[in-house]
Amino acid sequence: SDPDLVARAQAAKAALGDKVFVLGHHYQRDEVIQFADVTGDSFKLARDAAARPEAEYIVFCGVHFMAESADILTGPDQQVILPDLAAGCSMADMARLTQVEMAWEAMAEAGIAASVVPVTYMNSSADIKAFCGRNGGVVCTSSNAETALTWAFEQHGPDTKVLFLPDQHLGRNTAVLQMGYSLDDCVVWDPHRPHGGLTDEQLRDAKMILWKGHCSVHGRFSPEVVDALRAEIPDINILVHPECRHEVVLKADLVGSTEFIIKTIEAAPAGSAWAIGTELNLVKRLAAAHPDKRIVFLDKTVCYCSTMNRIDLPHFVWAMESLVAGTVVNRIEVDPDTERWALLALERMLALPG
Ligand code: CIZ
Ligand code: SF4
Repeated sequence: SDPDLVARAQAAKAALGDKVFVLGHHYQRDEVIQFADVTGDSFKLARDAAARPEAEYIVFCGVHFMAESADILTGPDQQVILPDLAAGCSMADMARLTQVEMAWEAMAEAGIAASVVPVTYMNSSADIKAFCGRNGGVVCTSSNAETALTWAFEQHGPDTKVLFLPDQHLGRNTAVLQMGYSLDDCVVWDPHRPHGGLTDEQLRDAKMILWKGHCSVHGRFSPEVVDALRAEIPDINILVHPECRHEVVLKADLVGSTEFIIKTIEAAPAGSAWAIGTELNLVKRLAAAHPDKRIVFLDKTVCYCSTMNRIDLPHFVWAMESLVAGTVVNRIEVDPDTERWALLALERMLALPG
């Protein structure tokens, strides 16, 4: 990266001292991650931010929904800054509040809304988390999805159904591979079709109503590349994130969150071979940090997460130098009503066992 910009970022960080806390998501660019005080997945980062009440400014190097979660979990005097407001998440954008409210109404008309518990993945906007809070639901992450779903299915006895937002793959993989539900127990609600593309009967028969959302990075890995890699490198271990398609996860050796992926690679013996199906910035960093292991990206045709990559060194320097000059740019602030209900859904998650 540009040495001049590196020096400017260092100077701004030194000038701000403890007033600023820089969070770096695992999928961020190296040029940005070098300035992070902590790295993590979205949930760990939100909790790390909450544990730093003395930091006036939280500079969140990640995407919009993560900065919202950090704002919800931090104190009212702490300001959360997203260096580029265009750093959204295509998955989170696939579930809009008005669409979810329409689906909820259709479920009420089908006579099932009273037994549906909405569960949203962390990768969703604050107003979707608030919808879950208002309607007896909960937030989950890729590490606690099974625990959250187990809790949800206990809410209304044996008739309970779950509306899982917004990632159909995490919902399906968790229900089918970890909890013993069948693919027939799952239906997909498509917000772009009338009545979700489902009949009332299909809604009534389903256990899991999966929102038709997916990650534009993880959703691109295919089962064919797994077969091709196994043919090429016979002793390869396939390690993927549960946002991958069901057919890919079925063919993998191990599946888990980014934190799980990192721990697995750290614990792997020297000389072992791994193909990793998650975001490319993280896979490259793992390969560089573990030269004694053979680490390849699961599919060379899959690209970086384009919105994660929007946070680059120029945007970071701009946000930091603005703070030095006394100007807060790109503040992410969730409105109080949304915050209250989203916090309830997050607190229900934090109260889950384990
Ligand atoms: O796919 C993502 O963006 C992930 C895994 C986010 C996170 O850290 O929860
Ligand atoms: Fe969203 Fe996927 Fe990018 Fe994560 S990797 S921010 S889920 S588009």
